[in-house]
Amino acid sequence: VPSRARRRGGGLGSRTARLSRSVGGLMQGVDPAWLPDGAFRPIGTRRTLIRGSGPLVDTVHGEVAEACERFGGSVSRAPEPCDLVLELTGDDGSEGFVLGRRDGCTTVTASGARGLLYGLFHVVRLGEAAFLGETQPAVHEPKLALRMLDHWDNVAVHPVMGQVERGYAGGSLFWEDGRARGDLDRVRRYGRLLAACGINAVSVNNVNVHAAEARLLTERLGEVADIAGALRPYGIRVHLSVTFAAPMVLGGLPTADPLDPGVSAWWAEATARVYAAVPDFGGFVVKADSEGQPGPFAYGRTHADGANMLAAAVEPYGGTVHWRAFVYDHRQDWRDRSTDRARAAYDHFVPLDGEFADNAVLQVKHGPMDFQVREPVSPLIGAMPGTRLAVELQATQEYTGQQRHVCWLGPMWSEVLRFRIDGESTVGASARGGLVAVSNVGDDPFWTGHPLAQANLYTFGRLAWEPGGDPHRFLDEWIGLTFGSAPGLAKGLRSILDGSWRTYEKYTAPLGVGFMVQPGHHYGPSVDGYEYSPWGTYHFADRDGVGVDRSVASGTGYAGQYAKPWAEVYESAETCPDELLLFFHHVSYGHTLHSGKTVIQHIYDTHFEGVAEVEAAQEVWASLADLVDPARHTRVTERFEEQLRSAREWRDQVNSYFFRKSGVPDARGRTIH
Ligand code: BDP
Repeated sequence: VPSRARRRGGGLGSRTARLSRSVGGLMQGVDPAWLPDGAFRPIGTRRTLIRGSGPLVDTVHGEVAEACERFGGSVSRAPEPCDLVLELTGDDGSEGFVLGRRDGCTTVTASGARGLLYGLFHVVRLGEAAFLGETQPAVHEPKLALRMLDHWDNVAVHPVMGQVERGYAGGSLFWEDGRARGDLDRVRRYGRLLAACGINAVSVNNVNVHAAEARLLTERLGEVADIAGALRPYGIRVHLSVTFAAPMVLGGLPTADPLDPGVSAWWAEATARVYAAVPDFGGFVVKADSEGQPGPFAYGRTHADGANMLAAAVEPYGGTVHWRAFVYDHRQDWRDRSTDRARAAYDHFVPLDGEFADNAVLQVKHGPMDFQVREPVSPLIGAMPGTRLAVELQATQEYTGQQRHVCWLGPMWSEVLRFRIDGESTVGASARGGLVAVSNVGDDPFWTGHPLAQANLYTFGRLAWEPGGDPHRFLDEWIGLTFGSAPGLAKGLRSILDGSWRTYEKYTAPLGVGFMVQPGHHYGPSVDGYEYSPWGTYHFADRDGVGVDRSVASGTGYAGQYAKPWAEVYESAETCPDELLLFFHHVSYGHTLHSGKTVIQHIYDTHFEGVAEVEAAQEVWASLADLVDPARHTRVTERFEEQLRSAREWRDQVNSYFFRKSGVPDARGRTIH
């Protein structure tokens, strides 16, 4: 190999050198992601003064001290001439900070410890720019108080779902072979990455709570406390998913009825023990009466009864219950078109508005179905003004390419967060209970399997801090921090990532109809995979047309769950936006879209375009080989090969399917069998 490298000249030689460096990094098991050492150079070469005390100030001090050791700067706790002051003035629990620059000195002042930490990472993001010119003091603070990741991690490997349900980045960061990992250093590094993009809460186990996970609440609490201890220095609170049946399965009680005094007493005691072990415990996450999980329906009680009983247990400690609104009948009769899964959350929960305790947050998936590449915003958001809602996104790419495909979800999430539910207030402003994402991280050396999927995690954190912010700005931040500033690199990465969500949409299920995925694992196309199953996810394609009639006039009535103007906009196929047409309407293949194309021609064209766009992105990636760390480059190259194979498969199956159903040939004469 060396002789060949020499023959080919310096290029390959220096690539080889870089490879061994990066392999060195990976041997420690961790890609630095958006916190490479170099990101701390601007701080590490300067003189920093740190004022204030407490564990998070110590974290900040540690970060700066390490940077100074590496780059030759200095850090002190006593007043001395300096370039950067990081000052904690109080301990009021706030998360904001004030940043300014005067007389050659940059100052970050915070009245809450987390604010100081976020201020430090803000300076890291700014890089050299933080130390130039003069800046008026400006307040930076999160719009949403809770910025949370839910891990669907199993403690024990589940026979079907594996270690991480819908996980595409290796095993769990927290659990291995039925117990907490010994390697808490990795957990600590995870906390550091999360803090650097503003995330402040993590739920550490799957919402589907199996036997081993259930016991985290009781006899295995010590393992949870260890994880909480590793995340605490970065301002992250730990939450647990619990089973509603815990009083029975763990406590041996005959019932889990939320109105039974013995049941609430059991929860109160269990909760007291949790807080004794983890004083800053965040609270419980509950999936009840959903896809087989137990819940209050078994006792004829409402979900408010269930949530409030748990909320009362955590209330004395300042905890929160995240009660999920993902409640629907997963055993419905597919022939009965009057049941519509999209309606379910609204139908179940809107009548309960005003009944939930203040510390019971209703956690609503952003769309009415299940994290498809395109869904309308859930009509529940905005329909419950008397309830604290959290909006749930899915960073793990269950239905968006499973981290084998590049699919940057920033634009989709931003559309959701900026959506004006009643023509006025945005989803972002309505999410008073916070923003949550199902995590896409595992024990993979690159954290997220596909190295470019890190952009989703980073963008999520930044959007949770600033839901109205431009996701492209966050993408640029991520690119700059992660990849540095080699000319051409940012442009190439932007061109790969920017439109990747729309590209994915083009080659998969068309015009908002959703699914058409392989049942069970949900990867790859299966045109009728769910069409005759009880899960409620249908496209109703026949020889005449395709789509789900959800109008009030002739369909399931779902469109009527929206406030104005949306109820009217969605009600009619004439006004419904193209991208959601088949979500709301069953139309003929010859129906003309606003774009001027027929539905069938749109399907053909977008599927050819989608594949062409993947080919183009793959070429751009190949052209960046010399600018990207080789290990990372190789990983993404492999994933691109699979993405292209899969995109072609999607194109061919979807196009053939609709060609055969409709009998309409492609107007452009391309081959469709
Ligand atoms: C679906 C997943 C399933 C989850 C469920 C949920 O397929 O694994 O348990 O959502 O959110 O998307 O509870």
